[in-house]
Amino acid sequence: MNIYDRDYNDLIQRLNQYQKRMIIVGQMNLIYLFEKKYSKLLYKHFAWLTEHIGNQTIPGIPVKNFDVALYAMDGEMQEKMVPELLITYGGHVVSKRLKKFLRNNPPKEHWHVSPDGEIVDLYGSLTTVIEMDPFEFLEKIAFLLENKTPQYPLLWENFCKALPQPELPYSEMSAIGALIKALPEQCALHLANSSTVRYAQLFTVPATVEVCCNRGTSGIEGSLSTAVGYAAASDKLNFVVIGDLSFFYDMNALWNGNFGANLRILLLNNGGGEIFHTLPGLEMSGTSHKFITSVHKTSAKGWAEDRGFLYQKVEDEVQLEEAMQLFTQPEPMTQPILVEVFTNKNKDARILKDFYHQAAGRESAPRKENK
Ligand SMILES: Cc1ncc(C[n+]2csc(CCOP(=O)(O)OP(=O)(O)O)c2C)c(N)n1
Repeated sequence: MNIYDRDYNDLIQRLNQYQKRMIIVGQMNLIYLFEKKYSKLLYKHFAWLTEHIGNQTIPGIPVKNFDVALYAMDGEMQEKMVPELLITYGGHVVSKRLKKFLRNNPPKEHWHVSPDGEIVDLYGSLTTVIEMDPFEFLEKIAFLLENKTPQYPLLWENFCKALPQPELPYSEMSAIGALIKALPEQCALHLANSSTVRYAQLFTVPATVEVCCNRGTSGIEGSLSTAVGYAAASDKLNFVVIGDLSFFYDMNALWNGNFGANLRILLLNNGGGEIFHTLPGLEMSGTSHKFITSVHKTSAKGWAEDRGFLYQKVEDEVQLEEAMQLFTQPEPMTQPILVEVFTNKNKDARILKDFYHQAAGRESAPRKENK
């Protein structure tokens, strides 16, 4: 189906026959303001799911903590939450749990709306490609939807609303949370692959914050370069959250002399890619520490100061709180800032698991996290 098709009847008939309709929005770097008349008509008909990298592209308030929610649901609940019709637009989706959920429980129909008509079958159930601007599509169907309100979107909303907000001890995740809670209203937040873009999802990001991510194919390379380049052409403050391997992989991005004082980097240094220790099925032996986790004891202090950054080291909760005050202050500074947060990788992994288990109402942590 494409923009030139004028007859929507068949599509709308199919759409109206389903009670369980879900829309998932992938990565989109924009803010689209739906007119109220459309939002009112569209919102109640669908369970709307998106991640921070979807920015503001939904006519209403989306469900964003679905990754934790899916973990917390038992099999019976999950079954109730399966959509009959799935509509998607936008690019990347980060949550592996959502992909697994939909691949294991395929909807009856999956329609993907994209301006170029590209075929991407992320969930293995694609039935229809609608070659059209997604916002134009939504505004076209808004007046054609049946007026009765389905219960299904409320199922998702209520389940997800009841889940706890994370209150985490000092860790990579709590550092991201501390930053997100203190972000100035107007700024850009760059999330590097791969833990940071996942952990940021645990916290509520203000709608005014522009979220950027060089998602690529989840590569750890190039995220710093991309953010530095973006910040150089931006009037806003640009915050970059990045892991240690990603930072050192791409540290030459700071050799470039064109960055300004609007660049603020939160470097999460846990001495390696310890995330691999939480992967199921990957047993860590002595050699895998060297070749997979790439354990190291490098600090960015020398390089950051050489490149003109104001450098701050953080090793505990009190220092984190102090550092965040200067790091997030909205007034322009004369220097860019780099805050390096040192955490213990084993504790980080433990704290993350405990949070998921607590959200699911379980006491112990028998399952391994999926990357
Ligand atoms: C170019 C590239 N090389 C290797 C990988 C595999 N990889 C995925 S995550 C990761 C470790 C990332 O470590 P770090 O940046 O410290 O962040 P963490 O996720 O551990 O917090 C690696 C090497 C990748 N994604 N991209």
